[in-house]
Amino acid sequence: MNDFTFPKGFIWSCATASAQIEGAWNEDGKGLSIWDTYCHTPGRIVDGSTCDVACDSYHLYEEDVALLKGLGVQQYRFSIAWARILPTGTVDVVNQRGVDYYHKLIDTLIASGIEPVITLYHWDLPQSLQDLGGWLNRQIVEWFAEYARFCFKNFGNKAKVWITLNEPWVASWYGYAGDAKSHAPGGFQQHTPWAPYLCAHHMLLSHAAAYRIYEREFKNEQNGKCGISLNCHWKEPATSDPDDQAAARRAFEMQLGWFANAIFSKEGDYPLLMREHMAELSKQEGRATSRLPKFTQQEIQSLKGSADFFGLNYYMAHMVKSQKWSESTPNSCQRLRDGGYVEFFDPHWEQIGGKQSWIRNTPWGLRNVLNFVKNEYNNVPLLITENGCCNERYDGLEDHQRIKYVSDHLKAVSQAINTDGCNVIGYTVWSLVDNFEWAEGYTLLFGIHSVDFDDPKRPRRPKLSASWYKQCIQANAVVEAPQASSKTHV
Ligand code: PNW
Repeated sequence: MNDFTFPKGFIWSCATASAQIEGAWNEDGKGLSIWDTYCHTPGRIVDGSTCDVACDSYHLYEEDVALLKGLGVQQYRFSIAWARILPTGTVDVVNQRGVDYYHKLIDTLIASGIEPVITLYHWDLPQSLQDLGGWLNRQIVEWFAEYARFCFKNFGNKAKVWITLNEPWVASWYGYAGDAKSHAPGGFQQHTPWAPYLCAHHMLLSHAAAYRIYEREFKNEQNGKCGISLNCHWKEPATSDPDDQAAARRAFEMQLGWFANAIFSKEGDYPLLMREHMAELSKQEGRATSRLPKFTQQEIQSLKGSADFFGLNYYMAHMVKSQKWSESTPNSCQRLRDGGYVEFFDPHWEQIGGKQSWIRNTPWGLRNVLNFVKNEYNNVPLLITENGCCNERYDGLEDHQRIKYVSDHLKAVSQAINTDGCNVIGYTVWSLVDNFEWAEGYTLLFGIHSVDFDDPKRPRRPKLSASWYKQCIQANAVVEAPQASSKTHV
């Protein structure tokens, strides 16, 4: 046995999301989601594909659970398609067949000894709520609260781990700014530079509303836990110049801190650094108020401590260099302009997962993030709710790069726990199966099992990483990676 072990009771898991796997986009009474609309809009998805069928998990969920059982995971993280159970978004209309689907999935998991971890919102907002302004309408706090209560009430006797929102940072920037990568609802240039901050503000308030409902109305009886999944890149200063050091810290606070500070810090609210930066920037822009919205005292209190665990999604690090807004090019990315920095990859970092992959193999960044959470947020229990690597379509089943990536990251997690004392309770690989990778369609695939998207039956096959991951689970440690044969290139 090597040194890369995990504590007894460490949780092993795999994740997916409704819009990425379920398909059955207009079946059995499901309402439209913003991703249905978005992927049916020409030009939005790089390969012109849709999530109409995806992995067809709506019909093949038993196969998914069989894969999970084969792996020996303790948990499975999946999300509920809001519009599948509430087609118009609110409880006026309940789609019982949709509710039944999640009951069947949950029951099958439990019968297989796997604990369900349910994400309430993984980006597939009901289109009818989008038509009322979606995350930019303050009323969404009530809509989300109502939906959350409906889920807790219906599924909470069986499902004990809840995640309110997945990656509000991605939803806010990719959904509401005209950046390179775009996600639904994808207003592009139509959005004012206030939009991402408003979206994030309402997402935070929605999270707190759902958490407090769980706490007040369900927790005692159901005895579960509720958290949130936040993503971040580790931000490494490009040089030792104090401006670059400050820029890296600011970039980190404006990504992870933007959401985590309000929920997990002692003081609550947005990070002071971000509030000051946005106030100053807004002043320079000639505005009377900051583009960063303000919380009331009551909202600050409600958000503070509104999570039983910290869900972390980590993929890689960025280098950060300070750059003043006036120096940047006009049509540059709003996020970087607002932050006053540029980000890039160190050319020495290993690009991993294929030539089109945006992923760099920077596992030390994960260890840094885990230590940051430990130090800044009182060592709150942290569940890694996503980490993983892609391959390109038709790359085959010998996914040595994915094994290397996951292995390196698991080693970093093991060190963070055993050497640094970080309170990491589990690890979730993204993803159980190849699936619809949002704007990237089916060009980048993250599964440890492949899905044949050319075959209407959507057969699943284990990649090499699945059998390796299974061995890690059995050993509760990082086991040796299998040797690559000379002809493999993935
Ligand atoms: C996550 N980034 O999103 C999502 O939660 C998944 O649904 C998705 O399939 C997975 O990562 C792989 O992309 C991210 O720019 C999107 O670093 C973008 C980034 C990170 C995560």
